[in-house]
Amino acid sequence: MTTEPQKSMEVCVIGMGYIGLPTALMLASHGIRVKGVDYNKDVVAKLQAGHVTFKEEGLSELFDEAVRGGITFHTDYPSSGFYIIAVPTPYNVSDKKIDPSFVVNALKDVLAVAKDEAVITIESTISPGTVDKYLRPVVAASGKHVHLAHAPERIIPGRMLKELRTNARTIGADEPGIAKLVQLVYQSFCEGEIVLTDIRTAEMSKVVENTFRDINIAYANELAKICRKNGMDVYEVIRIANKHPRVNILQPGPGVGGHCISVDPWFLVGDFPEEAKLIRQAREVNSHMPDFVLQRIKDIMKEHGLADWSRVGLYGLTYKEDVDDTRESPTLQLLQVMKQNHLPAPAVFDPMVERDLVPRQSHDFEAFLRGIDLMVILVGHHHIREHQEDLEEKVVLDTRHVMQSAGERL
Ligand code: SAJ
Repeated sequence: MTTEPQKSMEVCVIGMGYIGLPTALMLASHGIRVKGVDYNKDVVAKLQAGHVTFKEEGLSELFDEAVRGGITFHTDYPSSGFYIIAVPTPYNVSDKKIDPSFVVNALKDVLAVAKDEAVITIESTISPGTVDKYLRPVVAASGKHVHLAHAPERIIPGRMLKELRTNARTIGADEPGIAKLVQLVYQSFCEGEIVLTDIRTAEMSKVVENTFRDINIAYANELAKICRKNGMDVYEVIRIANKHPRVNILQPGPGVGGHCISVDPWFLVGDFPEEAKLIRQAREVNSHMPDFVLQRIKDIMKEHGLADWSRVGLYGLTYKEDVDDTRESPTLQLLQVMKQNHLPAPAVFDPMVERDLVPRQSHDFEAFLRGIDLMVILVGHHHIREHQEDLEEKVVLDTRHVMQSAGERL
């Protein structure tokens, strides 16, 4: 639904990262006047030069459309009446609580230039209570009269643009009028239901969604361990169990990566250590999967009479298939565990990762294959699904269940 009032609207999107950039492009290609802002000069220079900063299906085409729609990119914060803040929200490794510093700093910079009565919408995932605890005091101290809102993103890398259009959204605000205004902006491109609520409920529901997925994956990972001990095929067990109309178990894997599912449940554990027992347990099951993978590598090497660790190859560096995002990836976690165990660095290859990220990283698949006896598939990129016949001579540990032949599995 694109209507005239939205077309006259101007929106500043703060943070040109994985969420901010596609959101800004989507708004700009649907008639909104958009300014994309990032304090990273390199990112802004790249965007100004007409290049997107990461790989995502359809992103380059959307970028061109947004440029035609008049989007501009800046390192300075422009004065505006409507902002969307999409900056990272990491957690503090020691106490597991949110590190709100990026959001707080972005908010301070926005407040310095925002027009009176501006609407400042936080899209970053934040732990329940962040607005009350960290953001309202910043607004109060600024002396400005603005309206805070929370519109947590829900899109999944790999299907971002489709999901931006079709997913239902949540908007939390203090007053219905402000919620409606934020809704109007998102309605320019969002065809899904938009649920209006208060800010605390919006904060909580977002974190709860990702925690649900983390717990479900932990269940699948625990089942993988049980089935291995019991000599059973976990994938077949899950496939059959999922035929039940009310059962939907996810897939086991080498761990949970990305900047969302492996982070957000910690917010609840950090703030509710007494209550969040199951959530903590699930997080621990998932974060220990790289140890389990290492044990599998050791067992398989023994079984196949392999002793040369320098001829072990890890396939995949990203946190999941067909994206180039390596944040918190299970492969990086596994490399860390191997290092802690004083094992030699393995060979590593990922067709999606062009930059040099880790030692012994190869950019040539054939050379990578020549240098290894055991390949550990850690990411199920399309590439490996299409190159299965190249692995016939290798011992393969397939942690993603992508190979058709029955090799070694989790
Ligand atoms: N994974 C498994 N088994 C599965 C599914 C996933 O091991 O069956 C692993 C993946 O390989 C990956 C990790 O979990 O390492 C997370 O990947 P994902 O595809 O489950 O999710 P994300 O992190 O890419 O995106 C999630 C999504 N949240 C939910 O599905 C509830 C997305 O909708 C959110 O927008 C995103 O987090 C976010 O930004 O919060």
